[in-house]
Amino acid sequence: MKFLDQVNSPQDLKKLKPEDLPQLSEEIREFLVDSISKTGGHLSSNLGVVELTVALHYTMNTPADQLVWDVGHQGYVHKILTGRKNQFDQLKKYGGISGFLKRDESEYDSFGAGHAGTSISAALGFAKARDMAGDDYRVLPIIGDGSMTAGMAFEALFNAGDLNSNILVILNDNKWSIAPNVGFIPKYLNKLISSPVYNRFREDVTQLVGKIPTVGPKALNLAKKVEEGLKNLVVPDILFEEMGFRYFGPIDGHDVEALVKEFNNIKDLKGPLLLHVITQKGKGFKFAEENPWKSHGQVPFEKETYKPLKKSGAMSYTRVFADTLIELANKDPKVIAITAAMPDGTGLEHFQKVHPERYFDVGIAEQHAVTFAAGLAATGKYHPVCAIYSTFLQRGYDQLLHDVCIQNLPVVFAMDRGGCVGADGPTHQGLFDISYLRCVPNLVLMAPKDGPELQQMLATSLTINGPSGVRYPRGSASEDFVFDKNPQPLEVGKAETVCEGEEVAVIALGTRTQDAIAATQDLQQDRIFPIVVNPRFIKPLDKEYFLNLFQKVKKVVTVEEHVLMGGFGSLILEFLEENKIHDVSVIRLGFPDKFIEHGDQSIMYEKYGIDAKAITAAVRELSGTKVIAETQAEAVVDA
Ligand SMILES: Cc1ncc(C[n+]2csc(CCOP(=O)(O)OP(=O)(O)O)c2C)c(N)n1
Repeated sequence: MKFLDQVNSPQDLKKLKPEDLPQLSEEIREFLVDSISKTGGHLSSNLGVVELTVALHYTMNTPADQLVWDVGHQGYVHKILTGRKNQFDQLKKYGGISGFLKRDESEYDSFGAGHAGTSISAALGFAKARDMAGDDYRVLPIIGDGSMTAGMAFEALFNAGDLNSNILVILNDNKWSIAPNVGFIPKYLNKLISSPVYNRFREDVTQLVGKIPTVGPKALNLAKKVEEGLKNLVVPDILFEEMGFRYFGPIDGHDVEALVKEFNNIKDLKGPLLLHVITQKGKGFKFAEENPWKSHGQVPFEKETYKPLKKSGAMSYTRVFADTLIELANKDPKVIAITAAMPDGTGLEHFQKVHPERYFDVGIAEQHAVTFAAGLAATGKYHPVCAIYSTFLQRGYDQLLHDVCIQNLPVVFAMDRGGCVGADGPTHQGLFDISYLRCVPNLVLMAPKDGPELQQMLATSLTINGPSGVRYPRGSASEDFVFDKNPQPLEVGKAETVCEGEEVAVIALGTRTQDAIAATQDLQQDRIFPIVVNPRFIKPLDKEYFLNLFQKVKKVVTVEEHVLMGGFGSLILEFLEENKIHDVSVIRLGFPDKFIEHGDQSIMYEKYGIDAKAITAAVRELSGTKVIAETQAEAVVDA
């Protein structure tokens, strides 16, 4: 019988001997590859933390001890060891387990996440609460070297050193963010790893310190002093020590027995501690080892060949954005592209190949990315394009408002995943950007109905001498999309009539336009012919067009891939009120006031009523279709 078959909880795990753990780790790895090959998911990050997770649950007293995983995308092994192994066939599926950690999924999930860099702050909160309440448990944030590039992680480290609570930060260093890690952190960590004198010294000191609790506090203090003194001789600039942490490591994160020993040695030492663990992203699965970047967010694949099970269809919005930006930058030397650690997710990896000198990956640092763009724009020489997912731009909100928009600087925000993201769920939904952006003065805000319009909107954004934003969704642009190498700008603030009609108007934002067109086909049988409007611009709204429309049409459905509260439909209600138009009935379709769970986009569109069927029903409701249908039926009999 496999060890993994006997392990469903940390209590089961603790029944194994340390020498069983390598075998268990291999079995977990096999399970991960097998399972993710069917469902898709975060493959390489999880393969890298197998031994680390096993050792943590083996040596710590979970769930009383608090493991706080940064981002949470590397929490699959933790899920396997905490009773969720049998639910992996439903990973990230509607109704199934989440791809991240969630407090309401398990008592072992101390703190939910999805955005990077939060673990040390949250852990410090746990630690301080413990101290103040007189409780007794360990607190262990586990953070990757990529997430360590988030400024927030450093804010927390500075504060932790100051507060001096017992906390053990585990730094999982695999040299990769999603893409290769950038900036100071990887260089610095590399320096620590490659300091042989220091490594030898560390081994000695760790052994010494490991023996200390048995010989009493005086000896501990003495050893600590010796350690600090020697350390400064060997590696004079240990950053973490300067911040008030005791640094341990680097240690091989795939030697599970050594990890167990190390954790047992240091887990009850006092004050802020940091253990530097070296892991390999993708460890143990050849294809992922060779390709840790591309196997970060893995689609289902054939295990033997690593070929994706489904061929991708039409060109994605992401790729339309990237290729268009390349074309625009070919003609306009002012264009600069900026990503916050997402060269692949945003498509800018392609831009980098063509215009490396005008491409910047700043790390997981959205706040900095936005203000960096503001600085570039303030010189008057550049027109930066910040490509940041809608959800991650939430991090850069103050910078967008304070640094870019107040100063009316020409910065473009390319907001990918603007809408429902599907399998990643609540932490990643791009369902709030209209609400948080449409109240910001100076900003021009657009949403394309399809690929060609995304191209035109990007061209438009570069003609605007001030801030602008384009929100576009996850997924494929229209099937029959033909790439335009020379997209023409739109007139700013002009809406478009997509289908002529009468009596009812469907104002459909962005992707919803396609569903509104589909709804018109259904409605024809009821002899209802709605006007379909593509507003194109959320801000400025086309005042003249809408005043005209509301003179002709008194029944309106608005539909958007966004929360209703403060969204596009609300904007239309405000418009009616501001213009003293009181005779128009409006049905607004959009997401309700709750965090939207994970599951396929199409399921969510149906469940929350923003698909063609829901548009059809709303139009019917406004039109009093039943009456029309009855009249028709009679007419048929009469004939
Ligand atoms: C604020 C924020 N920006 C971007 C991302 C996208 N993202 C998810 S994981 C990741 C890389 C994390 O690297 P690391 O912490 O080293 O973890 P690894 O996957 O290498 O184990 C990034 C950029 C995010 N989750 N949060």
